[in-house]
Amino acid sequence: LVVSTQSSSSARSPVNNLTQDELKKIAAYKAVEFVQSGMVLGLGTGSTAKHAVDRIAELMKLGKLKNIVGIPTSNMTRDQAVSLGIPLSDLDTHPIIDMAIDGADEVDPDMNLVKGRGGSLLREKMVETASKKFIVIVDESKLVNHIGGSGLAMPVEIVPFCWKFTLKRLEMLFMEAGCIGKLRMFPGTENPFVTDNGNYIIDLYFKKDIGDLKAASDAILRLAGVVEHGMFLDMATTLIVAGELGVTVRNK
Ligand code: ABF
Repeated sequence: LVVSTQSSSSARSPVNNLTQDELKKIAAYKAVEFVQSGMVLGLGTGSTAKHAVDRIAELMKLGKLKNIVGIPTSNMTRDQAVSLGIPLSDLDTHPIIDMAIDGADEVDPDMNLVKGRGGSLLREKMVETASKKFIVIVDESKLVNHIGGSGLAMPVEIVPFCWKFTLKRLEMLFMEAGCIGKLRMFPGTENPFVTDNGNYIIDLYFKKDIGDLKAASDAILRLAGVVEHGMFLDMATTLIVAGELGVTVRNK
């Protein structure tokens, strides 16, 4: 499948006539095949994960999945799950999750991820680090050689207090990589985007590769004022990609 490079998920590929959203749905449905009755599930956020949550609810209605408990990674996913009748719980009640299914913004060959362009990275990382299995579902447009090298945003969740101070310190960390930080705004407004946790997001843009991802992760987390960042390193256990070869499943 050659996925159209157009940003719109409604554009149809010239080869297989599937839109990006249809590919996302294929990846999501494949992941739900691994869900078993009785599981405690981490429910991801974003348009790909939305298909997985829809499919879980559909199989529950058909009686093919029973005794499922969902741990949502955002208020948006919580609302979706409530509307679909998926029983919900939280990490306090279920500190160990059987399986999390979630999308990603970028995936490198080692299954390192950039996540959080949807603004839910903190709860996603809390849920997905508590999960025995973490299945990442993407269309092939998300595959990259190096995360953070695409020139697109690498999100960092920070406290609102003196955010300019924190932004500058984040940029200083990656001066060699030509890093620019931008406070994320609610689209079309002058108001800062506020996460489900009442925090702000600084989107970091790199002109060159970030380099040692673990060192970059540690350096970001050492900054007082930073809550969490969107690099999900060595966390995914399974990668499901819908694209050129149909749908592929790769285990770590
Ligand atoms: C979410 O999935 C976010 O971490 C990430 O930004 C998003 C990817 O969005 P989509 O699935 O809509 O492409 O988990």
